[in-house]
Amino acid sequence: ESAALAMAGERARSLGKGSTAPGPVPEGLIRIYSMRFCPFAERTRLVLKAKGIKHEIINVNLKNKPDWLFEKNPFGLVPILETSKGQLIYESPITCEYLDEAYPGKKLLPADPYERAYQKMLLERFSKLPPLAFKHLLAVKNGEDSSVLKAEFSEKLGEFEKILAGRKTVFYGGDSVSMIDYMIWPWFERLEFFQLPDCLQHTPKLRQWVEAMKKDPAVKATMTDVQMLKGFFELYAKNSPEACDYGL
Ligand code: GSH
Repeated sequence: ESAALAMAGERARSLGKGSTAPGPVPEGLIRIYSMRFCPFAERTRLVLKAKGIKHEIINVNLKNKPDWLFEKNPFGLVPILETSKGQLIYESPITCEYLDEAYPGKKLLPADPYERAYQKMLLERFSKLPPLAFKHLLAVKNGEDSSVLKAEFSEKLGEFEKILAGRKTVFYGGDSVSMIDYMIWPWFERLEFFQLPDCLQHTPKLRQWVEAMKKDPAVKATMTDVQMLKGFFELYAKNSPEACDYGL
């Protein structure tokens, strides 16, 4: 493996404070600033894989952020895309829609305006779940009562069960994987990590969806072992600068 590839890869160590900003993106490539355990960045990595887009990955140390991160994204968050023209795109749903529009191949968002709007409405509804999952994990970690959060999470999942049951399709956009499935997947991959493993007990359609998702090549390629996630989070919760490089 060349030095350049080792610097920019899925398993490359993250760049932290004091690092020099990576140079321009080579022609014919797109770059993602990512963090190996970030569910939001996983959305973008799923779309990159699903569409077979040639890309390089730069991992960023989110517990010891380089100053240049804020020049790429004023929020200082990942994921961020950078094109060879120096264009920067942040906020995971926007990065994913950009990739879908800018690159040929399988379209992940439907062409029909209502179906597109429908997927975006589902995403808005889903967006209540990640903060809940995170609060639940912290409550469990701190030995606090997490039952109310768990009930709230399960109730929201129930809505997603009903949607699938009503549609009578395997996936949220039809009988093949589409954008909305990838947008919500990283949190389903992490149910055990969030200490919510049994919350699919009463949602048979969602369980079927999870099994179908696990067969998708992009999903397979971006899966992270739950022990790795747990190891990462031990350090992340302690604000350790080693967190983002856990297991390397
Ligand atoms: N709304 C953003 C998106 O959808 O892209 C959220 C991204 C986000 O929260 N990323 C986390 C991050 O960069 C990592 S999972 N955290 C750094 C921080 O909170 O300072």
